[in-house]
Amino acid sequence: MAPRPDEEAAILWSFRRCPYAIRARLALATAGVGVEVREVNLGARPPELLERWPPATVPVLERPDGPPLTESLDVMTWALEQRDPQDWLRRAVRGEAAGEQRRRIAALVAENDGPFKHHLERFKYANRYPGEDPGAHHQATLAILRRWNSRLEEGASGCGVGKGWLLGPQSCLADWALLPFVRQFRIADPAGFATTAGLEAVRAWLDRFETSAELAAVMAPPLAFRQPWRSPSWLYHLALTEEWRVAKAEGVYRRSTRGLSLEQVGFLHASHAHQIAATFERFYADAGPVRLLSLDPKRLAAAGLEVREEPAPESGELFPHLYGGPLPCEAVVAAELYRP
Ligand SMILES: N[C@@H](CCC(=O)N[C@@H](CS)C(=O)NCC(=O)O)C(=O)O
Repeated sequence: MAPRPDEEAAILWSFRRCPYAIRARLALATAGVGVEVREVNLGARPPELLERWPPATVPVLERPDGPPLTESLDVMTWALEQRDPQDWLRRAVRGEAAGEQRRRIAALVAENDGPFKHHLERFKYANRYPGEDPGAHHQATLAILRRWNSRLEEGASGCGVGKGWLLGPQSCLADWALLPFVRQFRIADPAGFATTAGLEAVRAWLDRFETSAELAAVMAPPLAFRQPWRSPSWLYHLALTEEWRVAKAEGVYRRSTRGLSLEQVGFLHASHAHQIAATFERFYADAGPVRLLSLDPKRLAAAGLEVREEPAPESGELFPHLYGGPLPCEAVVAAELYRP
């Protein structure tokens, strides 16, 4: 969702499939808070994010008027405190029930972010945890899911089997904060999730989430992108996939541009972030699969390469040109398949 033109936009650094980022986007969407979403390549985190939040985990919300929010739950609360049309925070509840409902929300989120996530991680990525028993972690996640199943059965009383939420007939913050992680569990163990007894209400709950307009909205533009945000601090070079494969084997890349070697031209062509699409259209649109190389100017300088801004002959538009030798692969921070 784009901010209004008169607003200074908050920036959400995000990762489309990350469950923490999904729940942050769910809250931003329901609150109708405009943000600029920047998809992060976790393998090549942009310097702009690292400067604001050195661990560079996602999501991070950069606000115009305060320090960045670096926990997904804080992003959810920040958004919902501005507008909470379905009362996910249960602030409209009055009397004793209010405190009790909020305590239950906090306890469910703590159980998800603590033990559930802990065990899920250890059976989903068992190879990262040698010496641990993935089967035991799997059983531990199932035990938690069965407890949530009982909650959902209780929540369904009054609205019908398979229709309840964790705290009753209306969804609350806990539902939207937990569901992206239950979705991860299903992805990790689809057969177990489909057949394990005692998870009937959890399955119905997740099915509703998977087919919901709420999830669809946060997995597509303008709240989610498949291509990473392009940092204006980096330089970019489009390379034919085969030529990049050769470069990786040799450790250096020797092409200037499509069809021309570094020796023929004398420098290596590159683009700034805002020039990539037009460069692709002009020279690579019919080239088959193309890689977009992201180049870190600090690493280029360390390798002895000089960047000169020089005009293109036909248009006079300035482009970065790299002088001083072939491009060492270490200066390439990301080499992704480019989809125009
Ligand atoms: N407690 C944080 C956790 C965020 C988190 O761990 N995000 C993952 C992506 S799903 C991440 O950034 N991992 C990269 C890393 O830890 O270096 C939150 O709730 O936002």
